[in-house]
Amino acid sequence: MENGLLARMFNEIADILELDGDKRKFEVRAYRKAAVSIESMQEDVSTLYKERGISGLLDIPGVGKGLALKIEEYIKTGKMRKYEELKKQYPIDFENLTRIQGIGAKKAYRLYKELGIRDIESLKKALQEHRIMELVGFGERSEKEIEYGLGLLEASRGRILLGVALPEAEKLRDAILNSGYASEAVIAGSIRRMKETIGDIDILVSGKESERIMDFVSGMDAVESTISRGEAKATFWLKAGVSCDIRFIEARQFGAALLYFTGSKSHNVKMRQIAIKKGMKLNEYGIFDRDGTVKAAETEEKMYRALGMDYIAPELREDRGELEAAAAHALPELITIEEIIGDLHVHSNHSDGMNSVEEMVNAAKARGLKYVGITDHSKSEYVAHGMDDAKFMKHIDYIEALAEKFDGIRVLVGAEVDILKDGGLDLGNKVLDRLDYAIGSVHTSLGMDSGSMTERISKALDSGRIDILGHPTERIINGRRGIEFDLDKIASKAEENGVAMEIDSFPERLDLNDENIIRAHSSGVKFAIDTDSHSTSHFSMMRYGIGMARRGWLQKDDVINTYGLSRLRGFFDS
Ligand code: DGT
Ligand code: CA
Ligand code: CA
Ligand code: ZN
Repeated sequence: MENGLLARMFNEIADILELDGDKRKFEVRAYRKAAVSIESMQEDVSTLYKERGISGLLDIPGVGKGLALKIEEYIKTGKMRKYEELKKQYPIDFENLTRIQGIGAKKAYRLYKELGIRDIESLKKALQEHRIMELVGFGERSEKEIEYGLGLLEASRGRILLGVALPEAEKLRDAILNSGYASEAVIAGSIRRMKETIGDIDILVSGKESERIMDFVSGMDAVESTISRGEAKATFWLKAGVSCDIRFIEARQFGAALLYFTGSKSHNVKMRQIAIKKGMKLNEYGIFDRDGTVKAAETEEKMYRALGMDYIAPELREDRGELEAAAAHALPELITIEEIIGDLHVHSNHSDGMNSVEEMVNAAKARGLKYVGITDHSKSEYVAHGMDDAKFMKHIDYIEALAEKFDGIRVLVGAEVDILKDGGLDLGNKVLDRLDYAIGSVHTSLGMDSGSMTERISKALDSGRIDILGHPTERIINGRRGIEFDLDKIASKAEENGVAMEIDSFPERLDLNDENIIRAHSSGVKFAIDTDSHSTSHFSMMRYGIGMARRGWLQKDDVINTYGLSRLRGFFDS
C-alpha cells in the first residue's frame, strides 16, 4: 500500500469535516497531523502493520486508537467506511480543486453545492460559461483569480514543449544509432504522435548489446544522471529537464512494441478490444490467434493489416475515429512537409525580426521554398517596432525592388496587420491595396468577453482586406490561455470570406492546435501553416505546425501554402 494514498484520504476527511466550521476542529487537526506523519514515513504502513499489528500503528506520531483502527480497516479490506460515507455525501475532488490558488475546501464545497462542480473538468466548463462570477460573494474578480490559478496549476504539470523534446530525442536516437551497438532506434510515445507537450521521451532500441548501449548513453553529454537501469529498460534524466525511457526490443517484435509504446493509451485500448472481437489477442509482443500462433509482430503495418485495417499514422492515434476509418479504408491522406512550398508568415528586422529581408528570403530559398511572404508588423505593435503607414509604404518599395533580385523564389509583399479593438485594421487602405495579401492578428485587449471578441474578429473578416487569420487563439503554451471567441462562427465566416486560418508552427504557440483544427475544418475553411519566423533559424519550425495539421486530419488541399503561385493568388483574390 502507498503511504501517500492513506495520507491523502486522511486529508480529504479533514477537508470535509472542516466544512462544518470550528465544531470539529480537534478531529480535523488529528487527521491532518496523522496525514503529515504517514506521508513522511520511510517504512510502508502496511509492512509496519504486518510486523507489529496495531501497536506498530500506535507508534506513528499523531496516530491514536481511533485512527489506528481506521488504518487497520483499510489495510484489511481496502476500504475505510468513514471515508466512503463522507465521499458519498460530498463527491468532490478536493485534492485537485484545492490545489488551485484561490480555492479552499469551503469554496470547493460551495462550487459543488451551487454549481455542481466536482472536479477540474467541471470547473473548466463553469469558467467557460462564466457561471462562477454569478455566485454571491464570488464575482468577476474571483472568477478571474480562479481562472488564473487553474492556468498556473496546469502549466506546472511538468510537461515540456514538443519543440524542446523532439530535438533532444533525435540527438539521443542518432547517437545510439551511431554508436554501432544498435541495429535500430526509434522515437515512440507522445513525441512520435507530435503532441504539443511531452511528459517524457520514449526510445525503442534493438540490438544485441544493451549493456554497451546503456553505458554509452549514460556517458553522453546530454545526460545528467541514470534514474534506473534494468535488462529491458533504462531511464535517464536529461540536462534538458526531462526524462527518457529507453527500452530494448527483440527485432522480430519491434512493430508490436512500437505500436504499443507509441500509444496513445486510448488508441491501444480500443485496438485491443477490436482484436478481442475478432477472436485475437493483441499486446506489446504481437497479435496472436486463439491458439497462440503469432499473426503479426515485426512491423506496425502488418499489425494493422492483421486486423483488416490500413496503416494509421502516429499523429492520428488518439481514438478520434481513426480505427473506424482505417477499418473502412477511409483514412485521410495526411499532408506532408514536402508538400509545403511556401511560408506566408515571416518577419524581418523592419519590425521585430532578427534578420534582414534579404537574409530571410535566402534562408527560405535554402529550404527549397518556392515563395515566401514578408509580413512585418503594423504600428499598434510598437513593442515589436511595428510600422505606421508612411514607413510601410517605403518598406513595400524596398521589398518590391529587392524581389527582382531573386531567382528561384518569389517574394510576396505581405503584412501582419493588427485587428484593433473595434475590429478595424491598423493599416490604411492605401497600404493594404499594395499588398499581395495580409494576415490579420489580434495582439491587444485579449481579455474581451467571447461575444465582443467574436464580433471584433468577424468585422475584420468581413472587411475583405485580410487573407489569413493569424494565430487565431493567441494562446501561449504554459503561459497564456489565449482569447475567447466562438470558433465555429469564426471558422464559417472565414470560409465564406475566403480567409484561411493560420496554424502557427512556433512551439509555444501551435495555434490553431489539433482540436481546434478539427473543429474549424468541419466548416470547410482553408488553413495556412506558417513558421512566424523572426530569424533565419526559425524556418525549421515548420515541422511542428505540420504535426498539428496531421493531428488535425488535414490533407494537402486544405492548406493554401501547398498551392502553386497562381492558385494561391486566386485564393487571395477571392
Ligand atoms: P507523455 O509521456 O505523457 O507525453 O505521453 P506518452 O503517450 O508518451 O505516454 P508514456 O510515456 O507514459 O507511455 C508511452 C506509451 O506507452 C503510451 O502512449 C501508451 C503506452 N502505454 C503506457 N502505459 C500503458 C498502459 O497502461 N496501457 C496501455 N494500453 N498502453 C500504455
Ligand atoms: Ca512519453
Ligand atoms: Ca515513458
Ligand atoms: Zn503575431
